[in-house]
Amino acid sequence: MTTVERGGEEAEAILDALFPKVGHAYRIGITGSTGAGKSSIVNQLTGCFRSMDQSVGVVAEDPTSPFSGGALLGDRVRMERAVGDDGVFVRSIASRGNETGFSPLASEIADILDAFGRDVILLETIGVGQLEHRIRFAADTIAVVLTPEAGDDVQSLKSGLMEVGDIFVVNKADRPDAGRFAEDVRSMIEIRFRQHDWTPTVVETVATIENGVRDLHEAIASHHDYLQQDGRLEAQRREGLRSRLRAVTSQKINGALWENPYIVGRFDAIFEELISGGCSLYAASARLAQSIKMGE
Ligand SMILES: Nc1nc2c(ncn2[C@@H]2O[C@H](COP(=O)(O)OP(=O)(O)O)[C@@H](O)[C@H]2O)c(=O)[nH]1
Ligand SMILES: [Mg+2]
Repeated sequence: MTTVERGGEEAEAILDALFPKVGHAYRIGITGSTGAGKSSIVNQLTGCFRSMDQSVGVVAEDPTSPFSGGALLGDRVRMERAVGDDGVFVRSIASRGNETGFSPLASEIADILDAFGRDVILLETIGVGQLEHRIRFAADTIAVVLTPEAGDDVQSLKSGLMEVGDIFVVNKADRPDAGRFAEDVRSMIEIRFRQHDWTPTVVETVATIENGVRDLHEAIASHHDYLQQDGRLEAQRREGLRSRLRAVTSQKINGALWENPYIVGRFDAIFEELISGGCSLYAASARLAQSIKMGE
C-alpha cells in the first residue's frame, strides 16, 4: 500500500498483478461533511459486519490531513472496533492535496484490500465541491451522512451530494429537531427520486451509541439486493472501470505530452511568439494542439 501510495511504475506493476483478483469485495462509500459522523458510522458498521463474520477493510480519506499518507489520530480513536481484530484493516490516506472529495488512490487501496480477500470495504470520503459524482462509481452502495445541524433547511443541502446517495443517514438523531429534519429529507427524496427505480432509504442514527446502525446495515443489504437484479451491479462496476480507465489514460497522455521533445520544441517556439505579441493565448494554444495532431 505504501508503494502504491507513492505511485509510479512499481505501483502500477503491483496493481496490475492484483487486477485479476479484484472484484470479490462489496464496496460501501460513506460520504458527507467533516464532523457529520462518518468515522463513527464506519466504526459501528465494522462491528456489524464483524458480528456476521465478514472481514472488513476501511479506506479513510481526509483532505484536511496534514500528514502525507499518514493515519489520522481522530479516525484511529473512532475505529476502536478495529483494535486487536485481524478481520479489520484500516488505512487512512491523505488526498494528495486535491480537493476533489475523492482520489483515484482510494480506489487503488480498495483494490488491494479486495484482492487480499476482504468481504466488505468501507470508503470514508468527504463530500466537497462539485466532484461528489466521482465517488458514484467507486463504491457499489453510497451512504450520504447528513446531520440536523447541517442546516434546518433541507433546501440548502448541496445538490451534488444529494445526487449520489443510495441511502441517506440522518446522524446525530439525538439532537433536537432531528426527527423533523429526517422528515424533510424524506419528502425531498420522494420528490427528487420520483422517476428513479431506486428510492433512497433514509435512516436515523446516533453513531456514538450504535443506535440505528442495524437499520443502516439493513438498508445497505436491500440496496445490494436491488443491484443484484437485472445485472445492475455489473453495469455499475463496468461504468466505474470505464471512468477509471479514462482518468488513468488522460494522466498518461498528459505525462507523455510534456516528455515529447517535438512538442516541447514547438511549445517553446510558440511561447516566444506569444511573449513578443506575435499571437494571442488561445491562438497559440490552438496552434500547439494542431501540431500535436500533426506530430502523431
Ligand atoms: N451527539 C452526537 N455526536 C456524534 C454522533 N456521531 C458522531 N458524533 C460526534 O461528532 C464528532 C465527529 O464525528 P466523526 O465520526 O469524527 O465525523 P467525521 O468527520 O464525519 O468522520 C465526534 O466528536 C463524534 O463523537 C451522534 O450521533 N450524536
Ligand atoms: Mg472521519
